[in-house]
Amino acid sequence: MRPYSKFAVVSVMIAAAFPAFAQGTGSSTMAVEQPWARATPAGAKTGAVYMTLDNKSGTADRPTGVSSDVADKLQIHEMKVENGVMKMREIAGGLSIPASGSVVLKPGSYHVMLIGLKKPLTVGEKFPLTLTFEKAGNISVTVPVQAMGATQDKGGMGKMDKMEMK
Ligand SMILES: [Cu+2]
Repeated sequence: MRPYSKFAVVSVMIAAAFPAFAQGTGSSTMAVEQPWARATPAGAKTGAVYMTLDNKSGTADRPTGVSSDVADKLQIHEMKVENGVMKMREIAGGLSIPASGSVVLKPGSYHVMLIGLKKPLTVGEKFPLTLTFEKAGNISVTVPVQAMGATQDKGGMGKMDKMEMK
């Protein structure tokens, strides 16, 4: 075997292995990083998914839709305190991800709301979810389910089922 053919094989293997090192899933302009969902109690009809949306392009982008088999409907929500009551609602005009910037969806803040959950989300399971961006197109990720208490914010989303939705 001539030495250069060996090198050619090695380069192909490195190229094939490279995507495995990426932090998240995405297109060339948008990355969906560290998606996770919180486990839900039996009978819960709603759940929430969190992630970081990292826009690597020079143009602002926004998700125009989210879909998954685990729920009837998915919306991106924001939370706001109004008259002392924490409320959440779909973001008017969508969640804008600034050019070369990122937005973190996390407990107590922005989240993907799972509405009409088909079955409880249990710790350790994973489910597919697809985000559609205005410019970056469709990006599918696998969402692992973490413990119910998993949060950096003890206040917010734990009582989500009892919160007012508009
Ligand atoms: Cu919500």
